[in-house]
Amino acid sequence: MTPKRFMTLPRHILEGEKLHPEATGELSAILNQLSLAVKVISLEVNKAGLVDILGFTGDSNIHGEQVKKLDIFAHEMLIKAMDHGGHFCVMASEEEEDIIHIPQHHKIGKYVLLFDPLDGSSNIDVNISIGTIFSIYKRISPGKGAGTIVDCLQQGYNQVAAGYIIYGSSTVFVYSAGHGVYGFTLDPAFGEFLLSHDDIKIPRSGRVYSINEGNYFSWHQGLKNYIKHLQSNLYNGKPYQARYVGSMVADIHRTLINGGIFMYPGDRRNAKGKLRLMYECNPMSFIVESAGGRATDGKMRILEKKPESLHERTPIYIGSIEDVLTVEKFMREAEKTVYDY
Ligand code: FDP
Repeated sequence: MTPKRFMTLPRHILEGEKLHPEATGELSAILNQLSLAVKVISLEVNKAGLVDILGFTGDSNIHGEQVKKLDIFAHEMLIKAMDHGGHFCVMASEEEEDIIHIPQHHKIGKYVLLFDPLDGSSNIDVNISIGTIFSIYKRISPGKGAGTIVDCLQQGYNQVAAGYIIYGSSTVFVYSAGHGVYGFTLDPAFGEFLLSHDDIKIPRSGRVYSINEGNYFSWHQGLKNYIKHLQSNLYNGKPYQARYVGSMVADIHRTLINGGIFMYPGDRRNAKGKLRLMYECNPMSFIVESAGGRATDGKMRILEKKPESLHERTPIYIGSIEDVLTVEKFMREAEKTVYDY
C-alpha cells in the first residue's frame, strides 16, 4: 500500500516556511536541531530500565563511566545541541536556577529557548510516559549581545513556537508555530519523525477530567463542586471518566487528542499549585490554544500572565473550551458564597 503522505518533520517545517515568505528559515533550523536532540533523549529514555543492570544512575556503570540521571542527561543534551547554532541569545531550563548564557565563542542569535528537559521524571522508574517541553521567544532586550532574564520573562502570548515530545508507547513530537498544531511519530526503524497528527483540533468538550484527587480536601469549594457536578452528570449518556497519569505531557497529550480537561489547581497548601509557568504552563497553553482550546489559572488566561521569576508556579485549568469555561463558572459562583475551605 502506498502511504497517503510521507511527510517528515523537516519536510513539514520546510513546506510551512514556504507559506511565509518573510520567514528566514531560522525557526526551521531550530526545530530541526531540537528534533535531533530529542531523538537522542528518546533513545536514552528507552534504555532507562537497563540502567540498573549497567550501573546505577548517579553512580558508575560497569565501564567505570559516570551514569547521569536521565533528567540531567536530557538537560545537558539540549544545551549541547542548541547553544552553538547561532540562533539563541539566552536559554533557561527547569533544571537550572539561573538563565543559561551562550558560550562566548558562539554566535549570539535573536531567539530565546526555555525548556523542561524531562517532565514527569518521578515516573521514569515505573515506565510511565514522560516528556520534554519547549518554548521559543524572540529577544526583546536591546542590542545584539548576550540575552538577559528580561528575554526569558516574557508573557506566553509572545511565544513564536512551542511544543512537547512525549516518550510513550511511541515517541511523538507535537509543535505549533502559531498556525495549527502538528504531531509527528518517531519511526524507530529509520529514526525519522513522520506526520501522524495533521492539524490537531481539540474537541469543544470531552468526557475525561484529569486532576490529582488526593488533594481534594485542600481544594477551592468551586472546584469541589465542579468535580461533584461531573460525577453526578452524564456526558453524551455516559458517566464522565477520571484519568490522571501524573505526568503532565501525557495528560495534556490525551486531553489535546480526545478532549476534556486537565487541572493542577492552587489549593490551601500551595496557593500557586505545582506546575511552572515558564516551562510547563505557557508552552502547553500555546499548543492547546492553537488547537482551539482554552487555558486559564481559573481567572485569567495563562498566556497573559506577567511572569516575575523564572521558576514561578501557577494554577492551571486547560483543555476543551467548554470544560474550562464550566470550571471557571463553578469557581466564580463559589466565590460569592463564603465557604471554609
Ligand atoms: P513530576 O513531579 O513527576 O516531574 O511538574 C512535574 C510533574 O511531574 C508533572 O509532570 C505532573 O503533572 C505533576 O508534576 C504531578 O504532580 P502530583 O504528583 O502532585 O500529582
